[in-house]
Amino acid sequence: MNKFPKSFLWGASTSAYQIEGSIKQGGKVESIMDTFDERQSYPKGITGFKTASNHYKHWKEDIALMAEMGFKSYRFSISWPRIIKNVKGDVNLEGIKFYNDLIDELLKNKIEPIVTMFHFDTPNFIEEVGGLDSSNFGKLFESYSKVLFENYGSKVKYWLTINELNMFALVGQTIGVISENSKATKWQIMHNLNVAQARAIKLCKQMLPNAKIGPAPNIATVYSASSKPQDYTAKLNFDQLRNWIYLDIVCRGDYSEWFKNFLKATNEELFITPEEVELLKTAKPDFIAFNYYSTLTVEHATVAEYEKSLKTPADQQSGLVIPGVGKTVKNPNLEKTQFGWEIDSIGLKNTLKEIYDRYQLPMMITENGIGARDVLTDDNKIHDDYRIEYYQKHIIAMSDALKDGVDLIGYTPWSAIDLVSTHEGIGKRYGFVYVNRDEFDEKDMKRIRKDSFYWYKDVIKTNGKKI
Ligand code: BGP
Repeated sequence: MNKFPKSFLWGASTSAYQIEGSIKQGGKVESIMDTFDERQSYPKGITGFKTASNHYKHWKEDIALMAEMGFKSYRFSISWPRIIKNVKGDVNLEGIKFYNDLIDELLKNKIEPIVTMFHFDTPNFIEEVGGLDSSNFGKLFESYSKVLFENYGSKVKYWLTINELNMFALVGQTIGVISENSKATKWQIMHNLNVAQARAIKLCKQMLPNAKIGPAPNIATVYSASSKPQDYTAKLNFDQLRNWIYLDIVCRGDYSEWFKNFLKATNEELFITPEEVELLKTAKPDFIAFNYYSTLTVEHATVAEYEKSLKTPADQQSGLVIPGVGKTVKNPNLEKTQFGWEIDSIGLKNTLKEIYDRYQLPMMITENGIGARDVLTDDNKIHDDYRIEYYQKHIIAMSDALKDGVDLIGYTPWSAIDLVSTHEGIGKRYGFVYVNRDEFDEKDMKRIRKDSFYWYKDVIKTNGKKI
């Protein structure tokens, strides 16, 4: 029998640029995501983020649906370019009001807001001072954080700093978060983001002593493709660059010795100031949030094989190759989603246990889900039994991990309602609620409850007992 703590934060997740649309309304300034679909690198034939699910207009109705499902929490991101207008830090009061109203509506419905402060949508004005390449990024992120804490600190208890900081470094081009003008190395960008995160954590502790703040990387157990010692070595090193360096820096206050040596061996030098070293040592999180979709299986590869694999673009869960370390391969024991991501619920249990063993902090799963080409039937239904099955298995895995002693406080799968995927359009749907639009036909944006909607409602009502 599944057993979850009484206060378990059941809910779901979204991000501003993938759901809101209305990119030119309410005083919002431009973000790197507004024109991602106009870039050469954006896949052709799918929609971008200009209208998304138009949650900016439908937010009340969307929250009503979340309340109907009985959500205890809702994880969403605040759009930095809706809040701050320019490098000087001028505040957009209309943007402040939008999220104030949204948070009030959540609280009215007894839904705990879990706020991601930054989910991929860098405001374009940051480019004026060097973008992610520069340490100015951290300073501007801190001033933005101050505005968030001042305005929402009395209502929001749970804060997440930066969504999937590791994905900026690993697959930044695929998901569009790295500017075309960027010249810095991926590790320098990662470091600048780590410093920005530390600044926000430190400020949060000063301004909101009762709040809880944590990072939100994408973490996944890494398997060795075989019992060959070279493959296991690749697994260990891959683990470092895919998972642990991003949590070590925030939970332990330093990069691992292995990573420092890896940088030396690859002739890379990070630009780090003594002040940053001190800051990183002290800014510790209260919990770890992480996104989980699947595990990775890696093998050692020769240089020639790396070169071959590098031609296929990797995304968050597939195709990753790290020269000198290893490459991901198919796991023959796992099934795949329609979009090629492997499904591994036992992997979730193991990932939870690995993280807890390393850091002993409370955890929250802030994303997990299955992207699928859902079909709307003639009588307006969506029979997404594959989604229900996916969640059933992952909920059992969470319960098993809890039985093994991990401290898991919440689950906000991806996504509350349909929204636009990072690089595969609206056709890759994740929601409990269908949004009636196609890639290029915005139709009526009607919200339609999927079968998983009714199923999840029961899961929450029985605190995970009835799945
Ligand atoms: C995570 C991101 C989300 C989300 C999800 C699904 O990496 O944090 O923003 O979109 O993956 O990925 P995709 O949209 O590529 O299917």
